[in-house]
Amino acid sequence: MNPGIQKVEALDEGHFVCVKWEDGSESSYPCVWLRDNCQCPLCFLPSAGARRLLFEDLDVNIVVKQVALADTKKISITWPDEHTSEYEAEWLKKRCFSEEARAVMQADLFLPERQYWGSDLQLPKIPFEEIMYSDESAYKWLCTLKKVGIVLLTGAATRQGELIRLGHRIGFLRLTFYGPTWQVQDKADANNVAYTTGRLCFHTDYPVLQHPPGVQFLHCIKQTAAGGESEVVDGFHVSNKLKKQNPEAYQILSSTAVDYVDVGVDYCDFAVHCKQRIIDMDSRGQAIRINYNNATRDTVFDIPAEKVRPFYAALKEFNDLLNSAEHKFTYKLKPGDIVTFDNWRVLHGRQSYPSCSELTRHLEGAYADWDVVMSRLRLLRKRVLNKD
Ligand code: OGA
Ligand code: NM2
Ligand code: ZN
Ligand code: ZN
Repeated sequence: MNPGIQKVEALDEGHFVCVKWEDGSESSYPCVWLRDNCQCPLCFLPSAGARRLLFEDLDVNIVVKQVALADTKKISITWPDEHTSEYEAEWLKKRCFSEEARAVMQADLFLPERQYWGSDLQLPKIPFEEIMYSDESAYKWLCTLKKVGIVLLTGAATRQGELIRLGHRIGFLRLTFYGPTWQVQDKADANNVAYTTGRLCFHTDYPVLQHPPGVQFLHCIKQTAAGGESEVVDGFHVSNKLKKQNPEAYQILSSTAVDYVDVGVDYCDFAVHCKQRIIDMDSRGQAIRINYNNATRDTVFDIPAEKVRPFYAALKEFNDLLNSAEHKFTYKLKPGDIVTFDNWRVLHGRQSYPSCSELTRHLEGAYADWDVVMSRLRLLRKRVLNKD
């Protein structure tokens, strides 16, 4: 499947090594990169999969002394100090510097594919116990979570502790000031608006943290008869819409640093402050994280007075788009449901419900970091597809 090497030669006065593949294509490798990535036991520690070579010991102007084809599956290089390096064809092919090859590798590593949705969302559902024992199901769950941003796990036991089990399934949960897991229910002297019976407008959780939790789990243990419905919206889809419809509003929300605050006591006492742009974008202008919770947006607002009204106008445009019937999806959690969603992408809300002296509604919640979730996804993929 992988092509062998037909020919190898040094180019540009030894600054590049050009590999000609048996399928006729060519790849060119900078010598400084080749020397930096020598795979010999002096330069590389295989048990750690990490570079032993110190940067101090790398000559950034290095050129090859000699390059040869060991066989069709391997090249060898001799450096000016007589150090020698060998590189496998398959290893080189994967690391080809062409734009197409890099795009393939990046897609494989980070699964950037997105499926945007609106009120037409077909909420993906998988039985909870299935993802707990089957690697195929767990892999499907995490792929869908990454691509669509939301998956409902069904049929969990209606008791606390199921999210701890789910945490063990992926690796570990993200601890925050609200504890390893937290109970969403009506509480006296609530330390968070979520712990009341009030309506929660569309928000992402915890923008007051510098690195907001990437993934959120909400396990329904008890559900009220009246009210308490859940709402979700695809924040990336809506951001794209805003960018097209109102570029100025998009520009304001993606550039203004908004102050957030959370002060109180829960797992321990806390006084957290942070600045976040409501729409975080990458260098290509694509939204990569929504940081928006109206409840914890600070009264302190660190922008010049004349920029305040335009900011509110921009936020109103965004908030209106989030709430449009075309974009939002409404459903009601049943006891035993665990909704899992991308907290960097999907904004969520809930309708109010009647307050009552008895406990009528109880969700257990928890967070995980995308690093942990993507790590588990890659390991499951390797095992399920038996590849690397
Ligand atoms: C929360 C939250 C949703 C709900 O606790 O942050 O959004 O349905 N809860 O109670
Ligand atoms: N809870 C649900 O940003 C937030 O305050 C989100 C967090 C209390 C853990 C709510
Ligand atoms: Zn070496
Ligand atoms: Zn929330």
